[in-house]
Amino acid sequence: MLAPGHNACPGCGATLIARYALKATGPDVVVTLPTGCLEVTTSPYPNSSWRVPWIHSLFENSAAVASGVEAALKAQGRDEKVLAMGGDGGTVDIGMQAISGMLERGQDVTYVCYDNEAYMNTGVQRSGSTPLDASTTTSPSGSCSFGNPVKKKDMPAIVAAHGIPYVATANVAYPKDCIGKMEAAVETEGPAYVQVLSPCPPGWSMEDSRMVEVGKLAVQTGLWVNFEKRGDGVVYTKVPERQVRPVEDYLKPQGRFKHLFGGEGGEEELARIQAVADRNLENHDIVR
Ligand SMILES: Cc1ncc(C[n+]2csc(CCOP(=O)(O)OP(=O)(O)O)c2C)c(N)n1
Ligand SMILES: [Mg+2]
Repeated sequence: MLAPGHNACPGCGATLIARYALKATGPDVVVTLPTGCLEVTTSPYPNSSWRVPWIHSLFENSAAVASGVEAALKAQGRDEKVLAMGGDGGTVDIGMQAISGMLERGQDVTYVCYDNEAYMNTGVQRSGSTPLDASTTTSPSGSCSFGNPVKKKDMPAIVAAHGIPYVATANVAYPKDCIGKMEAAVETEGPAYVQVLSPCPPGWSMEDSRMVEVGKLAVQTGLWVNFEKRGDGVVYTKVPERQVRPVEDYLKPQGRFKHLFGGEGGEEELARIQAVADRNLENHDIVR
């Protein structure tokens, strides 16, 4: 349902996530997608890789457009699924009020955020989803900065606070888990949200062949937490102790964290990041 021939980079997480999502919805779906890398690479005018009905929204309103589509289908007595997608910028920053409204209204839409942790399409600017200390073009590391000065925004917790029936996080490197959660989201009546970590080789300055490996390391170090929340019950994917790795293993292959190694003050920053990971691994009651 996502045809080859698009111009996404080798090792792009986002295009895989789109394929997973379409596997979960099947062909009877209408997709909305805001401006961002996934949209730009899969729909260079006059071509499109989307073999399902697909609408390009503005950067900020994928959820609002999906809301309209859902209402129109309902009014016509039709039962196609509605899949809203968005990058992290389009979801956790500029799209926040559109998505919040959609969740409040209880609309039957599956929202999938592919989280590559920055505004990649416009040249790697920081987003609310950028992790602590990552160097981006608007949070550059240098003599007076260790990169992004604040922690990653916990969007899944914000979404969960709306009391919707289904919220999950997943990782492109674990396809079975990811597709399973997307299927559960699609089956859910009412709003469902899945946020998927989407490593970005050029944006993270890493080798494209290491995309899956780095995605797994995010989980094994505790810097990405996979969970599934249905109603009030939350199930976390616990990382087996033998698989737990120090955060350096995840950070080192990525140029966006290169300034943390070897320079003055780097050790302290690494300790701060390790503390975030330790909290994630031990204290799983952040999302209610
Ligand atoms: C209102 C508005 N502001 C800014 C832009 C420029 N713009 C297009 S895509 C983009 C960043 C997209 O980031 P994200 O949603 O994370 O998707 P990614 O490119 O990382 O896949 C920006 C800033 C725009 N199209 N519209
Ligand atoms: Mg992004």
